Amino acid sequence: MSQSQVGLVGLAVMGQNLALNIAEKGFPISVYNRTGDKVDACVARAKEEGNLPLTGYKDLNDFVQSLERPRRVIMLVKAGGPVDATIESLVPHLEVGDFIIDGGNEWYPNTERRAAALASKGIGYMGMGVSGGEEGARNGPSMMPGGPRETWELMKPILSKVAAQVDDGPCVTYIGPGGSGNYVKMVHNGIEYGDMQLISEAYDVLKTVGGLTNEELHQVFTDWNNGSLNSFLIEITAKVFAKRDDQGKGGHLVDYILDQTGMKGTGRWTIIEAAELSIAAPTMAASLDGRFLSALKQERVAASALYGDPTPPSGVDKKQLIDDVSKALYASKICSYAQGMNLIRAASISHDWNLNLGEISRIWKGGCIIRAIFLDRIKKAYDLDANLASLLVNPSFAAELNESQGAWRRVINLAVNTGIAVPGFSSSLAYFDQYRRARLPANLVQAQRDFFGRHTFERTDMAGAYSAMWEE
Ligand code: 2AM
Repeated sequence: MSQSQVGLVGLAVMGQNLALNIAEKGFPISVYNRTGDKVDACVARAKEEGNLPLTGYKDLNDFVQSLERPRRVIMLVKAGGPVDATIESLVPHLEVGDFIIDGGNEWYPNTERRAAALASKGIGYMGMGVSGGEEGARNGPSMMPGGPRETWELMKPILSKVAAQVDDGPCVTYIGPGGSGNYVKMVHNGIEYGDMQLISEAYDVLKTVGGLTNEELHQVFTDWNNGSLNSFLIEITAKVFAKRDDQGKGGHLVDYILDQTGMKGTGRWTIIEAAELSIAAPTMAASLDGRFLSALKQERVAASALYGDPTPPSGVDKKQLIDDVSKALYASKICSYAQGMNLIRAASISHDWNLNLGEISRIWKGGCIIRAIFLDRIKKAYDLDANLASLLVNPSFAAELNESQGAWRRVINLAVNTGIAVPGFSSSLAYFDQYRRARLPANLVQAQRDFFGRHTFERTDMAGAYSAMWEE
């Protein structure tokens, strides 16, 4: 029997679609799942979708023996315990030189722990972020593999073909050593949280302050998607506003959806990491807080009886508002990405990962949930200066931020006066206003710290550490 070039364990939605994608790109693949019904389903799909070279196995040893050596096993099972359990069951069947790639959203220290344990057995291990959802996995995701470079070299021919393709190559690259692949995917998800929050704030301002209907919102987002905001999330948002209710109640589906947001954890990890590394990440943090507060539906309903509803102003110029909101959204997005990229850089320095921010921006241009025209601009900013301190000081982003400032402030003023929260917009503006300021009120904080705790302070006019006798 001829052997498969690659194996995949874990046939839930992402695993199944990635396996079919790999088979379709011409790499014979063996698949396995703990419970056999998903193996049957995957095999049936491979047949239906063009007799793809995919073989299903229900016995783990048969699965492993069906693979060419060195064996390449991609794993897409639930992060945490299930990954450990799957590794434990696989390892007795593997040999020195074989390797495993975990494609799940794993907490990066777990990947580093497993890689160290498997390295002592001569088995390679990588953690690879995969973004793009079901559709991306099937037709071309963005992939962020991290771990031993030799393992990447062995996977490169397959991953390069399976990934989404953009003008400057496949949306996959060697991210770096250790858990860097998981880390970069984690920050990608934090940025995704930020984008979704900012878009929901744009929606709230346009709907609540501007009184736009769903038909008008559909048109606005469609127009935005044809300009500098062009992105997957803007595109699907336009489509959401067009969707009619599917339960026969009339109206639009979006108006029936409960205003409570779920989450799986990567956004939370991003904020924990940002705090660990002392990187300001207010836009992403605002999105996380937004999700926490959305969960308090009953409390919010009770509180709304005490405080009443927001009161929209009258005589709003809709056309001006739409234009202002698009600028506020874009400017906030620049701040959000600046935070995410700076977090990646801080982790790269702290772990000695030597990450390439331009290359990371490039592989997010296609396949993934945050794919956008905007990412090409970020890549170019890092091409121009690989050591750019912040996207905020790139000349072309700075010109845009200067041009958008008035609109950005007008939108936030309107929202605040109306009584609707725009934490993503306003925390982004606060980030900008602090970063661009030569002198902040931190002098007073230093004075207080020295006053009560003799923490000392530095002076602007003389070198050294000082402490004052604050009271005679
Ligand atoms: P299952 O289909 O047998 O449940 C996503 O849930 C994937 O992770 C599925 O392939 C699922 O297998 C697998 N999975 C979940 N928990 C697991 C565990 N404890 N051990 C092995 N695989 C697990």
